[in-house]
Amino acid sequence: MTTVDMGPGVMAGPNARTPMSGGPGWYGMRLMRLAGHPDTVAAGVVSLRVFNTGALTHEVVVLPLSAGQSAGERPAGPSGRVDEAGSLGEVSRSCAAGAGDGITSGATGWTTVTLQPGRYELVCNFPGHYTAGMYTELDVTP
Ligand SMILES: [Cu+2]
Repeated sequence: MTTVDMGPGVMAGPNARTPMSGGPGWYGMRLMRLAGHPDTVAAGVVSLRVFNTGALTHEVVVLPLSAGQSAGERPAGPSGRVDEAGSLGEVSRSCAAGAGDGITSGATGWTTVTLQPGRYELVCNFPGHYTAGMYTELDVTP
C-alpha cells in the first residue's frame, strides 16, 4: 500500500457581492475553484489534506468518475448540490478528520481513503459551489 499525502488547496475567489445561497447571477460564474496537488496518485491508502484558502466555508468529497465522464459534468439539483452516491470519503471538518459541517476559512481538514485505480473527482458540495467551479479530477494509477 502506498500512502500519499496531498494537499488540494481549496480556493475561493472574490465573493463580496456573492449571495451566500447562490442567487441569480451566481451560477455559471466561475469564482471558485478547487486545486489538487498532485493530481495523480498511486492506488492504496491516500491521505487527503485540504487547506481552505478562501473566504467561504468549503468541503471536499471524493466521488468516482465513470468512463467517459469528466470532472464538472455532474448535474446539480435544485439545491445546487450534486449527488454524492458512491462517495469514497469526505473532508469537511475544521482542524479535524472526516465529515462535519465544513472547513472554515483558513482551516485545514483531512481524511484517509483507500482508492482503487481509476478516475475520481474531488468536489465541494456546498450549495452552488460545484456549479461555480469547485471540482478537480484525481487520477489513481495501479
Ligand atoms: Cu465550496
